[in-house]
Amino acid sequence: MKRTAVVTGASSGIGEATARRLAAEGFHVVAAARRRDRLDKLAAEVPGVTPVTLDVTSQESVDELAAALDRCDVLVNNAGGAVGLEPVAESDPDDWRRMYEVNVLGSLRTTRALLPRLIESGDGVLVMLTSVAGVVSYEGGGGYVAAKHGQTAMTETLRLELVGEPVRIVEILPGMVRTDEFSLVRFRGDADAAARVYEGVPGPLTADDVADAIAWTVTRPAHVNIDRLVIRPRAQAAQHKVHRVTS
Ligand code: 8X3
Repeated sequence: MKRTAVVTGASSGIGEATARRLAAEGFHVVAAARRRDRLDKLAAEVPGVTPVTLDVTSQESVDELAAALDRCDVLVNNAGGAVGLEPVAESDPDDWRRMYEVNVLGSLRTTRALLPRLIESGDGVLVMLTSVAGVVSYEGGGGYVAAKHGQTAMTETLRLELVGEPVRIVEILPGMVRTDEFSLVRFRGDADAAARVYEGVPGPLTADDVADAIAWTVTRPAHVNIDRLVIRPRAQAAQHKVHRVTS
């Protein structure tokens, strides 16, 4: 029987690329997200993908996902994102609440619901998509940095609590990745401002680059746990050290 991988936030960006890549690796992929039309398109295009409507901010929705699964060998907690780039002093608590709700509590809900299945599988892998924002702070990062630090702490704690169980806890921390939506949402729909993030950067990461890293971590032998994998473009040596080419 095929191993099953559940990918949250699979309707676009890193989630969609991961769903495609894990299907190519031979997994039955449960592609979960809010936007069902996109998931249906993905499933029609990629054999081995099953679409499931999921809102990680709703316990009911997460329970429905868990009830619909026969098994779960891999869980990729990818759903998340950033809203706004205001300094802390000017931040709206509602934005912070939203980011905590999706990135931290969303991952908590899916983890709680699917951990028993991961353990039952005898070789489960939980992949947490955090960010370099989970380990460094930067101006304007605000609620996103805070939420990603929270998610990173949750990941480390899980690994400690689950030692001895047949489940691996993997954390992927991407730096600058150019996707269609991440920066657009962060800049509240300002496409020009979103595009400027990548201006002159020779080769920001793509969603496929991150999916490739995820696929590598989940296809290692069962005794190999890739605890934490930081992945940045060559042009980004550190959060504030980005090489840009000006014409
Ligand atoms: C997104 C990467 O560098 O904008 O997770 O925090 S960064």
